[in-house]
Amino acid sequence: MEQTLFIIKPDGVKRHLVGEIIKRFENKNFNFIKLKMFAFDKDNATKFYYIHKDKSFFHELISFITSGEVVAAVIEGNNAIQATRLMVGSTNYVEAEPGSIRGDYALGLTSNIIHASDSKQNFEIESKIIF
Ligand code: 3AN
Repeated sequence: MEQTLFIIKPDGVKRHLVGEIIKRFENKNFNFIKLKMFAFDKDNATKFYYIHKDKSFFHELISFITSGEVVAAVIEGNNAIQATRLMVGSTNYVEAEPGSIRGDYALGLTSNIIHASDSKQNFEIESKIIF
């Protein structure tokens, strides 16, 4: 069994997609270990997206992720990291497959509905920042 983290971003919360997204992970038979709603402050957001600090889109990313409430969850299941990334879909909404969360709901690169850890190491770092 493996654990991973996902975060429904402010656009997902504002668009009332929380139930829909949680339902997808429950239907897939993941166990929910932790779940919380909160708002990132600038410090937390900068820690969370530290890896992108030198990217051109960093300020846009921080301003977006701090723009409203988010819902974060730690879930557990077989190959949770890879399976969740597949359910989330490609970063770029134009390439996100229909049937994936971004493929079905995202029409922006910054506002792309959901984040999911991309490795065990990043899961450890990210979940410590949030929980
Ligand atoms: P993912 O969320 O698919 O793991 P990352 O970690 O490469 O993607 O990027 C983190 C977040 O930064 C993305 N979810 C997206 O919101 C934003 N982002 C990534 N690339 C760009 C870009 N070229 N322009 C604007 N925002 C971007």
